[in-house]
Amino acid sequence: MTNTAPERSYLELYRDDPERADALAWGRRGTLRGTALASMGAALGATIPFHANMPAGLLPAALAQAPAAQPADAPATLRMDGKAPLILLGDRPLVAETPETMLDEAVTSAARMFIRNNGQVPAPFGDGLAWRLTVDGEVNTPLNLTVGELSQRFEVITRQLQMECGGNGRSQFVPATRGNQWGQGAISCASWTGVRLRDVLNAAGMKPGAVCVAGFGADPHLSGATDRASINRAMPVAKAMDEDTLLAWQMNGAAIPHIHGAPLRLITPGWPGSLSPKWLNRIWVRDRPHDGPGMGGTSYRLPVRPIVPGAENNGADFADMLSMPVRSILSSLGHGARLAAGTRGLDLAGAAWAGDLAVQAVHASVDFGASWQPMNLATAPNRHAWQRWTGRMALPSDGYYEVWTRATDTQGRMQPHVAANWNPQGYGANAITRAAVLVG
Ligand SMILES: Nc1nc2c(c(=O)[nH]1)N[C@H]1C(S)=C(S)[C@@H](COP(=O)(O)O)O[C@H]1N2
Ligand SMILES: [Mo]
Repeated sequence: MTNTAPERSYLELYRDDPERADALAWGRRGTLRGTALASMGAALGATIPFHANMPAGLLPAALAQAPAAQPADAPATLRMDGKAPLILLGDRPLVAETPETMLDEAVTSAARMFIRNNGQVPAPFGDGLAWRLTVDGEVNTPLNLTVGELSQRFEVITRQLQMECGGNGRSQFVPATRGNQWGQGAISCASWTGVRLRDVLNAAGMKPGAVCVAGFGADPHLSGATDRASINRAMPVAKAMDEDTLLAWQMNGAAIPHIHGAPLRLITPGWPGSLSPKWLNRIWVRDRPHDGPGMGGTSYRLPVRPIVPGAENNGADFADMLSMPVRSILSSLGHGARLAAGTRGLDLAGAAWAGDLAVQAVHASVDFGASWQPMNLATAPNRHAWQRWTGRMALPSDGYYEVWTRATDTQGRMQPHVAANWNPQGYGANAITRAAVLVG
Protein backbone atom coordinates (compact mmCIF):
# COMPACT_ATOMS: atom_id res chain seq x y z
CA MET A 1 0.00 0.00 0.00
CA THR A 2 2.60 2.51 1.11
CA ASN A 3 5.04 2.37 -1.76
CA THR A 4 2.59 2.56 -4.64
CA ALA A 5 0.53 5.55 -5.69
CA PRO A 6 -2.47 5.51 -3.33
CA GLU A 7 -5.13 6.22 -5.94
CA ARG A 8 -3.97 3.26 -7.99
CA SER A 9 -3.82 0.86 -5.10
CA TYR A 10 -7.24 1.84 -3.80
CA LEU A 11 -8.76 1.32 -7.21
CA GLU A 12 -7.09 -2.04 -7.63
CA LEU A 13 -7.83 -3.13 -4.11
CA TYR A 14 -11.41 -2.08 -4.38
CA ARG A 15 -11.78 -4.04 -7.58
CA ASP A 16 -10.15 -7.18 -6.16
CA ASP A 17 -11.33 -7.13 -2.55
CA PRO A 18 -13.86 -4.40 -1.80
CA GLU A 19 -14.33 -5.32 1.84
CA ARG A 20 -10.64 -5.13 2.61
CA ALA A 21 -10.25 -1.89 0.65
CA ASP A 22 -13.13 -0.45 2.60
CA ALA A 23 -11.62 -1.46 5.94
CA LEU A 24 -8.19 -0.08 4.98
CA ALA A 25 -9.57 3.19 3.75
CA TRP A 26 -11.93 3.84 6.59
CA GLY A 27 -10.51 2.02 9.61
CA ARG A 28 -12.37 -0.34 11.84
CA ARG A 29 -13.78 2.20 14.25
CA GLY A 30 -15.49 3.96 11.45
CA THR A 31 -13.53 7.17 11.76
CA LEU A 32 -12.16 8.64 8.61
CA ARG A 33 -8.39 8.44 8.71
CA GLY A 34 -6.65 11.61 7.71
CA THR A 35 -4.33 9.75 5.37
CA ALA A 36 -7.25 7.97 3.75
CA LEU A 37 -9.02 11.21 3.10
CA ALA A 38 -5.84 12.75 1.75
CA SER A 39 -5.29 9.88 -0.65
CA MET A 40 -8.90 9.96 -1.73
CA GLY A 41 -8.61 13.64 -2.30
CA ALA A 42 -5.66 12.81 -4.55
CA ALA A 43 -7.62 10.11 -6.34
CA LEU A 44 -10.67 12.27 -6.76
CA GLY A 45 -8.71 15.41 -7.47
CA ALA A 46 -10.98 17.55 -5.31
CA THR A 47 -12.04 18.42 -1.81
CA ILE A 48 -15.17 16.77 -0.43
CA PRO A 49 -17.25 19.62 1.04
CA PHE A 50 -19.58 17.26 2.93
CA HIS A 51 -16.96 14.70 4.00
CA ALA A 52 -17.97 15.05 7.65
CA ASN A 53 -21.34 13.48 6.76
CA MET A 54 -19.89 10.42 5.05
CA PRO A 55 -21.08 7.36 6.95
CA ALA A 56 -18.42 5.01 8.29
CA GLY A 57 -17.45 2.43 5.74
CA LEU A 58 -18.68 4.41 2.77
CA LEU A 59 -16.29 4.56 -0.13
CA PRO A 60 -16.86 7.46 -2.52
CA ALA A 61 -18.79 6.36 -5.56
CA ALA A 62 -16.02 7.76 -7.73
CA LEU A 63 -13.78 5.00 -6.39
CA ALA A 64 -16.35 2.30 -5.80
CA GLN A 65 -17.73 2.62 -9.30
CA ALA A 66 -14.57 3.91 -10.90
CA PRO A 67 -14.62 4.18 -14.67
CA ALA A 68 -12.31 1.57 -16.18
CA ALA A 69 -8.70 2.60 -15.58
CA GLN A 70 -7.25 0.70 -18.54
CA PRO A 71 -8.59 0.83 -22.09
CA ALA A 72 -8.58 -2.99 -22.01
CA ASP A 73 -11.12 -2.88 -19.16
CA ALA A 74 -13.34 -0.39 -20.94
CA PRO A 75 -16.79 -1.81 -21.56
CA ALA A 76 -17.48 -2.85 -25.14
CA THR A 77 -20.09 -1.01 -27.14
CA LEU A 78 -22.98 -2.58 -29.01
CA ARG A 79 -22.89 -1.96 -32.75
CA MET A 80 -26.20 -2.97 -34.24
CA ASP A 81 -28.53 -1.50 -36.86
CA GLY A 82 -31.39 0.33 -35.23
CA LYS A 83 -29.76 0.32 -31.80
CA ALA A 84 -27.96 3.05 -29.89
CA PRO A 85 -24.40 2.34 -28.70
CA LEU A 86 -25.48 0.39 -25.62
CA ILE A 87 -23.02 -1.20 -23.17
CA LEU A 88 -22.29 -4.70 -24.43
CA LEU A 89 -22.32 -7.12 -21.49
CA GLY A 90 -22.03 -10.25 -23.61
CA ASP A 91 -22.37 -11.46 -27.17
CA ARG A 92 -23.17 -15.12 -26.58
CA PRO A 93 -25.96 -14.74 -25.63
CA LEU A 94 -26.35 -11.15 -26.76
CA VAL A 95 -26.85 -8.89 -23.72
CA ALA A 96 -26.60 -5.08 -23.71
CA GLU A 97 -27.40 -2.47 -21.08
CA THR A 98 -28.73 1.06 -21.56
CA PRO A 99 -26.64 3.75 -19.85
CA GLU A 100 -28.82 5.58 -17.31
CA THR A 101 -28.29 8.89 -19.10
CA MET A 102 -29.90 7.42 -22.25
CA LEU A 103 -33.06 6.67 -20.27
CA ASP A 104 -34.15 10.31 -20.42
CA GLU A 105 -37.15 9.64 -22.69
CA ALA A 106 -40.62 9.33 -21.13
CA VAL A 107 -41.28 6.45 -23.54
CA THR A 108 -38.22 4.32 -24.24
CA SER A 109 -37.38 4.28 -27.95
CA ALA A 110 -36.56 1.00 -29.68
CA ALA A 111 -32.99 2.17 -30.22
CA ARG A 112 -32.37 2.58 -26.50
CA MET A 113 -34.10 -0.49 -25.13
CA PHE A 114 -31.74 -2.85 -23.30
CA ILE A 115 -31.28 -6.36 -24.74
CA ARG A 116 -31.30 -9.60 -22.79
CA ASN A 117 -31.23 -12.97 -24.51
CA ASN A 118 -30.74 -16.36 -22.90
CA GLY A 119 -30.53 -18.30 -26.15
CA GLN A 120 -29.72 -17.57 -29.75
CA VAL A 121 -31.40 -14.76 -31.64
CA PRO A 122 -33.68 -16.56 -34.11
CA ALA A 123 -33.80 -15.68 -37.81
CA PRO A 124 -36.61 -13.16 -38.57
CA PHE A 125 -40.02 -14.77 -38.95
CA GLY A 126 -41.62 -12.89 -41.85
CA ASP A 127 -45.32 -12.01 -42.00
CA GLY A 128 -46.30 -11.05 -38.47
CA LEU A 129 -50.07 -11.28 -38.93
CA ALA A 130 -49.81 -14.96 -39.86
CA TRP A 131 -47.75 -15.85 -36.78
CA ARG A 132 -49.54 -18.42 -34.63
CA LEU A 133 -50.09 -18.66 -30.89
CA THR A 134 -51.23 -21.86 -29.22
CA VAL A 135 -53.05 -21.79 -25.88
CA ASP A 136 -53.27 -25.19 -24.23
CA GLY A 137 -53.07 -27.12 -20.97
CA GLU A 138 -55.66 -26.60 -18.23
CA VAL A 139 -58.24 -24.98 -20.50
CA ASN A 140 -61.63 -26.16 -21.77
CA THR A 141 -60.98 -25.08 -25.37
CA PRO A 142 -57.39 -25.01 -26.59
CA LEU A 143 -56.83 -22.20 -29.06
CA ASN A 144 -54.62 -21.71 -32.07
CA LEU A 145 -54.88 -18.15 -33.35
CA THR A 146 -52.92 -15.96 -35.71
CA VAL A 147 -51.90 -12.46 -34.65
CA GLY A 148 -54.47 -11.19 -37.15
CA GLU A 149 -57.20 -13.23 -35.44
CA LEU A 150 -56.12 -12.05 -32.00
CA SER A 151 -56.50 -8.45 -33.13
CA GLN A 152 -60.00 -9.11 -34.51
CA ARG A 153 -61.42 -11.21 -31.68
CA PHE A 154 -60.26 -9.22 -28.66
CA GLU A 155 -60.13 -5.61 -27.54
CA VAL A 156 -56.87 -3.98 -28.69
CA ILE A 157 -55.29 -1.67 -26.11
CA THR A 158 -52.10 0.40 -25.76
CA ARG A 159 -50.22 0.84 -22.48
CA GLN A 160 -46.85 2.25 -21.39
CA LEU A 161 -45.30 -0.64 -19.48
CA GLN A 162 -42.09 -1.18 -17.55
CA MET A 163 -40.00 -4.17 -18.48
CA GLU A 164 -37.09 -4.78 -16.11
CA CYS A 165 -34.65 -7.64 -15.87
CA GLY A 166 -34.87 -9.53 -12.57
CA GLY A 167 -31.11 -9.02 -12.27
CA ASN A 168 -31.18 -5.25 -12.76
CA GLY A 169 -28.74 -3.68 -10.25
CA ARG A 170 -26.85 -6.97 -9.80
CA SER A 171 -23.40 -5.30 -9.82
CA GLN A 172 -24.27 -3.74 -6.43
CA PHE A 173 -23.99 -7.06 -4.60
CA VAL A 174 -20.98 -7.75 -2.39
CA PRO A 175 -19.69 -10.35 -2.85
CA ALA A 176 -20.41 -10.34 -6.57
CA THR A 177 -22.79 -13.02 -7.82
CA ARG A 178 -22.82 -14.85 -11.12
CA GLY A 179 -24.87 -13.42 -13.96
CA ASN A 180 -24.71 -10.28 -16.09
CA GLN A 181 -23.25 -7.46 -14.03
CA TRP A 182 -26.01 -4.95 -14.71
CA GLY A 183 -25.84 -1.39 -13.47
CA GLN A 184 -29.38 -0.03 -13.33
CA GLY A 185 -30.02 0.12 -17.06
CA ALA A 186 -31.88 -3.19 -17.54
CA ILE A 187 -35.16 -1.29 -17.61
CA SER A 188 -37.41 0.06 -20.32
CA CYS A 189 -40.82 1.68 -20.44
CA ALA A 190 -42.17 1.52 -23.98
CA SER A 191 -45.68 1.82 -25.34
CA TRP A 192 -47.08 -1.65 -26.13
CA THR A 193 -50.15 -2.50 -28.22
CA GLY A 194 -51.96 -5.82 -28.14
CA VAL A 195 -54.69 -7.73 -26.35
CA ARG A 196 -55.04 -8.73 -22.72
CA LEU A 197 -53.79 -12.23 -21.93
CA ARG A 198 -56.80 -12.35 -19.60
CA ASP A 199 -59.30 -12.04 -22.46
CA VAL A 200 -57.61 -14.85 -24.37
CA LEU A 201 -57.48 -17.10 -21.30
CA ASN A 202 -61.16 -16.42 -20.65
CA ALA A 203 -61.95 -17.37 -24.26
CA ALA A 204 -60.08 -20.65 -23.75
CA GLY A 205 -61.82 -21.14 -20.40
CA MET A 206 -59.42 -21.95 -17.59
CA LYS A 207 -60.18 -25.06 -15.62
CA PRO A 208 -60.41 -24.84 -11.81
CA GLY A 209 -57.13 -26.74 -11.50
CA ALA A 210 -55.08 -24.01 -13.26
CA VAL A 211 -52.27 -22.72 -11.01
CA CYS A 212 -49.83 -20.95 -13.32
CA VAL A 213 -49.35 -19.78 -16.89
CA ALA A 214 -46.13 -20.36 -18.86
CA GLY A 215 -45.03 -18.55 -22.03
CA PHE A 216 -42.73 -20.05 -24.67
CA GLY A 217 -40.51 -18.26 -27.16
CA ALA A 218 -39.19 -19.60 -30.49
CA ASP A 219 -35.52 -18.80 -29.83
CA PRO A 220 -33.13 -21.77 -30.09
CA HIS A 221 -31.10 -22.89 -27.09
CA LEU A 222 -27.62 -21.36 -26.96
CA SER A 223 -26.11 -24.78 -27.73
CA GLY A 224 -28.28 -25.10 -30.82
CA ALA A 225 -29.90 -28.24 -29.39
CA THR A 226 -33.43 -28.44 -30.77
CA ASP A 227 -34.83 -30.40 -27.83
CA ARG A 228 -33.93 -27.72 -25.26
CA ALA A 229 -35.63 -24.38 -24.63
CA SER A 230 -33.55 -21.28 -23.89
CA ILE A 231 -35.81 -20.19 -21.06
CA ASN A 232 -39.48 -20.53 -20.24
CA ARG A 233 -41.06 -19.47 -17.06
CA ALA A 234 -44.53 -19.22 -15.55
CA MET A 235 -46.46 -16.74 -13.45
CA PRO A 236 -49.32 -17.38 -11.02
CA VAL A 237 -52.81 -17.24 -12.57
CA ALA A 238 -53.56 -13.94 -10.77
CA LYS A 239 -50.73 -12.12 -12.58
CA ALA A 240 -51.72 -13.66 -15.92
CA MET A 241 -55.23 -12.24 -15.30
CA ASP A 242 -53.93 -8.73 -14.53
CA GLU A 243 -55.42 -6.24 -16.99
CA ASP A 244 -51.91 -5.00 -17.93
CA THR A 245 -50.46 -8.39 -18.90
CA LEU A 246 -50.51 -8.14 -22.70
CA LEU A 247 -49.99 -10.22 -25.82
CA ALA A 248 -48.35 -7.45 -27.84
CA TRP A 249 -47.44 -7.16 -31.53
CA GLN A 250 -46.63 -3.45 -31.63
CA MET A 251 -44.15 -1.32 -29.74
CA ASN A 252 -44.21 2.48 -29.89
CA GLY A 253 -46.79 2.34 -32.69
CA ALA A 254 -44.78 0.13 -35.04
CA ALA A 255 -44.09 -3.59 -35.43
CA ILE A 256 -41.92 -4.83 -32.53
CA PRO A 257 -38.25 -4.82 -33.58
CA HIS A 258 -37.08 -8.38 -34.18
CA ILE A 259 -34.51 -8.30 -31.38
CA HIS A 260 -37.31 -7.37 -28.95
CA GLY A 261 -39.59 -10.26 -29.87
CA ALA A 262 -41.54 -9.80 -33.13
CA PRO A 263 -44.05 -10.95 -34.25
CA LEU A 264 -45.62 -11.52 -30.81
CA ARG A 265 -44.47 -10.98 -27.28
CA LEU A 266 -45.93 -11.42 -23.82
CA ILE A 267 -45.46 -8.33 -21.64
CA THR A 268 -45.76 -8.98 -17.91
CA PRO A 269 -45.01 -5.52 -16.53
CA GLY A 270 -43.43 -4.95 -13.13
CA TRP A 271 -42.28 -8.56 -12.74
CA PRO A 272 -38.92 -10.04 -13.81
CA GLY A 273 -38.39 -9.56 -17.55
CA SER A 274 -37.98 -13.30 -17.96
CA LEU A 275 -41.80 -13.49 -17.69
CA SER A 276 -42.07 -11.43 -20.89
CA PRO A 277 -41.09 -14.03 -23.53
CA LYS A 278 -40.13 -12.73 -26.94
CA TRP A 279 -41.04 -14.57 -30.19
CA LEU A 280 -44.02 -16.00 -28.27
CA ASN A 281 -45.69 -19.05 -29.81
CA ARG A 282 -47.27 -20.90 -26.90
CA ILE A 283 -49.16 -20.21 -23.69
CA TRP A 284 -49.36 -23.28 -21.48
CA VAL A 285 -51.79 -23.23 -18.56
CA ARG A 286 -50.51 -25.64 -15.94
CA ASP A 287 -52.15 -27.60 -13.12
CA ARG A 288 -48.94 -27.67 -11.06
CA PRO A 289 -45.90 -25.45 -10.50
CA HIS A 290 -44.03 -24.99 -13.79
CA ASP A 291 -40.64 -26.69 -14.17
CA GLY A 292 -39.20 -25.10 -17.34
CA PRO A 293 -35.66 -23.66 -17.56
CA GLY A 294 -35.50 -20.63 -15.27
CA MET A 295 -37.79 -22.11 -12.61
CA GLY A 296 -36.84 -23.61 -9.23
CA GLY A 297 -33.60 -23.72 -7.25
CA THR A 298 -31.98 -20.30 -7.11
CA SER A 299 -33.40 -19.12 -10.48
CA TYR A 300 -35.49 -15.97 -10.10
CA ARG A 301 -35.94 -16.93 -6.46
CA LEU A 302 -35.11 -14.98 -3.30
CA PRO A 303 -34.28 -16.11 0.24
CA VAL A 304 -37.30 -16.00 2.53
CA ARG A 305 -34.90 -15.51 5.46
CA PRO A 306 -31.67 -13.62 4.75
CA ILE A 307 -28.68 -15.92 4.10
CA VAL A 308 -24.98 -15.30 4.68
CA PRO A 309 -23.72 -13.34 1.67
CA GLY A 310 -21.55 -15.57 -0.48
CA ALA A 311 -22.76 -18.77 1.18
CA GLU A 312 -23.66 -21.84 -0.87
CA ASN A 313 -27.41 -22.39 -1.04
CA ASN A 314 -29.53 -24.61 -3.24
CA GLY A 315 -32.57 -22.34 -2.96
CA ALA A 316 -34.78 -25.10 -1.60
CA ASP A 317 -36.58 -22.73 0.77
CA PHE A 318 -36.44 -19.66 -1.48
CA ALA A 319 -39.60 -18.10 -2.96
CA ASP A 320 -40.17 -17.01 -6.58
CA MET A 321 -39.41 -13.36 -7.24
CA LEU A 322 -42.73 -11.69 -8.04
CA SER A 323 -43.13 -7.89 -8.26
CA MET A 324 -39.86 -5.98 -8.74
CA PRO A 325 -38.73 -3.67 -5.92
CA VAL A 326 -38.78 0.14 -5.87
CA ARG A 327 -35.97 1.88 -7.80
CA SER A 328 -34.99 5.30 -9.13
CA ILE A 329 -32.58 6.36 -11.84
CA LEU A 330 -30.90 9.67 -12.60
CA SER A 331 -30.86 10.39 -16.32
CA SER A 332 -29.85 14.06 -16.47
CA LEU A 333 -26.32 13.67 -15.11
CA GLY A 334 -23.91 10.82 -15.67
CA HIS A 335 -21.79 9.21 -12.97
CA GLY A 336 -18.39 10.93 -13.16
CA ALA A 337 -19.73 14.18 -14.66
CA ARG A 338 -17.41 17.21 -14.45
CA LEU A 339 -19.07 20.59 -14.16
CA ALA A 340 -17.63 24.07 -14.56
CA ALA A 341 -16.14 25.80 -11.51
CA GLY A 342 -18.72 27.99 -9.86
CA THR A 343 -21.67 25.72 -10.66
CA ARG A 344 -24.02 26.15 -7.70
CA GLY A 345 -27.17 24.39 -8.86
CA LEU A 346 -27.89 20.99 -10.38
CA ASP A 347 -30.99 20.36 -12.47
CA LEU A 348 -31.89 16.74 -11.93
CA ALA A 349 -34.28 14.45 -13.79
CA GLY A 350 -34.94 10.75 -13.90
CA ALA A 351 -37.49 8.01 -13.49
CA ALA A 352 -38.75 5.82 -10.65
CA TRP A 353 -40.93 2.71 -10.49
CA ALA A 354 -41.92 -0.03 -8.10
CA GLY A 355 -43.15 -3.17 -9.88
CA ASP A 356 -46.89 -3.62 -9.31
CA LEU A 357 -46.95 -0.62 -6.95
CA ALA A 358 -46.54 3.08 -7.69
CA VAL A 359 -43.89 5.44 -6.33
CA GLN A 360 -45.07 7.99 -3.75
CA ALA A 361 -41.87 10.06 -3.45
CA VAL A 362 -38.38 10.55 -4.85
CA HIS A 363 -35.79 12.34 -2.72
CA ALA A 364 -32.30 13.52 -3.61
CA SER A 365 -29.28 14.28 -1.44
CA VAL A 366 -25.93 15.88 -2.26
CA ASP A 367 -24.50 15.62 1.29
CA PHE A 368 -24.18 11.83 1.66
CA GLY A 369 -27.70 11.41 2.94
CA ALA A 370 -27.51 13.90 5.82
CA SER A 371 -30.43 15.81 4.30
CA TRP A 372 -32.92 14.80 1.63
CA GLN A 373 -34.98 17.02 -0.59
CA PRO A 374 -38.24 15.96 -2.25
CA MET A 375 -38.26 15.97 -6.04
CA ASN A 376 -41.26 16.75 -8.28
CA LEU A 377 -42.80 13.40 -9.17
CA ALA A 378 -45.19 12.95 -12.09
CA THR A 379 -48.05 10.49 -11.88
CA ALA A 380 -47.82 7.52 -14.22
CA PRO A 381 -49.78 7.72 -17.51
CA ASN A 382 -51.21 4.32 -16.57
CA ARG A 383 -50.56 1.62 -13.97
CA HIS A 384 -47.24 -0.21 -14.52
CA ALA A 385 -45.61 2.74 -16.30
CA TRP A 386 -42.62 4.41 -14.68
CA GLN A 387 -42.91 7.90 -13.23
CA ARG A 388 -40.63 10.71 -14.35
CA TRP A 389 -39.21 13.12 -11.78
CA THR A 390 -37.33 16.44 -11.80
CA GLY A 391 -35.77 18.75 -9.21
CA ARG A 392 -32.98 21.17 -8.43
CA MET A 393 -30.25 20.86 -5.81
CA ALA A 394 -28.01 23.68 -4.55
CA LEU A 395 -24.26 23.22 -4.04
CA PRO A 396 -22.34 25.36 -1.51
CA SER A 397 -18.93 25.34 -3.25
CA ASP A 398 -16.75 23.63 -5.80
CA GLY A 399 -15.59 20.10 -4.99
CA TYR A 400 -16.59 16.45 -5.08
CA TYR A 401 -20.26 15.60 -4.59
CA GLU A 402 -22.41 12.56 -4.91
CA VAL A 403 -25.97 12.90 -6.09
CA TRP A 404 -27.98 10.25 -4.29
CA THR A 405 -31.56 9.49 -5.30
CA ARG A 406 -34.00 7.40 -3.34
CA ALA A 407 -37.56 6.37 -4.24
CA THR A 408 -40.30 5.33 -1.81
CA ASP A 409 -43.12 3.04 -2.94
CA THR A 410 -46.79 3.39 -2.02
CA GLN A 411 -46.33 0.93 0.84
CA GLY A 412 -43.58 3.10 2.38
CA ARG A 413 -40.65 0.91 1.35
CA MET A 414 -37.53 2.84 0.33
CA GLN A 415 -34.46 1.92 -1.63
CA PRO A 416 -31.87 0.70 0.94
CA HIS A 417 -28.40 2.24 1.31
CA VAL A 418 -26.74 -0.96 0.14
CA ALA A 419 -28.16 -3.89 -1.79
CA ALA A 420 -29.98 -6.13 0.66
CA ASN A 421 -31.09 -9.77 0.77
CA TRP A 422 -28.03 -11.15 -1.00
CA ASN A 423 -28.87 -14.22 -3.10
CA PRO A 424 -26.72 -16.54 -5.23
CA GLN A 425 -27.93 -15.29 -8.61
CA GLY A 426 -28.10 -11.64 -7.65
CA TYR A 427 -31.73 -10.58 -8.02
CA GLY A 428 -33.45 -7.49 -6.69
CA ALA A 429 -30.50 -5.21 -5.85
CA ASN A 430 -32.10 -1.77 -5.56
CA ALA A 431 -29.77 0.38 -3.46
CA ILE A 432 -30.01 4.16 -3.76
CA THR A 433 -28.32 5.56 -6.87
CA ARG A 434 -25.01 7.35 -6.35
CA ALA A 435 -23.59 9.51 -9.11
CA ALA A 436 -20.22 11.17 -8.52
CA VAL A 437 -20.00 14.78 -9.68
CA LEU A 438 -16.94 17.00 -9.74
CA VAL A 439 -17.44 20.77 -9.72
CA GLY A 440 -14.40 22.80 -10.76
N1 LIG B 1 -37.83 -15.92 -25.95
C1 LIG B 1 -37.14 -15.24 -25.02
N2 LIG B 1 -37.76 -14.28 -24.35
C2 LIG B 1 -37.11 -13.57 -23.41
C3 LIG B 1 -35.76 -13.87 -23.09
C4 LIG B 1 -35.13 -14.90 -23.82
O1 LIG B 1 -33.96 -15.21 -23.61
N3 LIG B 1 -35.85 -15.57 -24.78
N4 LIG B 1 -35.13 -13.15 -22.10
C5 LIG B 1 -36.00 -12.57 -21.08
C6 LIG B 1 -35.33 -11.68 -20.17
S1 LIG B 1 -34.40 -12.43 -18.96
C7 LIG B 1 -35.49 -10.32 -20.21
S2 LIG B 1 -34.85 -9.33 -19.02
C8 LIG B 1 -36.24 -9.68 -21.31
C9 LIG B 1 -35.42 -8.66 -22.05
O2 LIG B 1 -36.18 -8.09 -23.09
P1 LIG B 1 -35.52 -7.20 -24.21
O3 LIG B 1 -34.33 -7.90 -24.74
O4 LIG B 1 -36.56 -6.94 -25.23
O5 LIG B 1 -35.14 -5.89 -23.53
O6 LIG B 1 -36.71 -10.63 -22.25
C10 LIG B 1 -37.17 -11.83 -21.71
N5 LIG B 1 -37.79 -12.61 -22.75
MO1 LIG C 1 -33.81 -10.81 -17.41
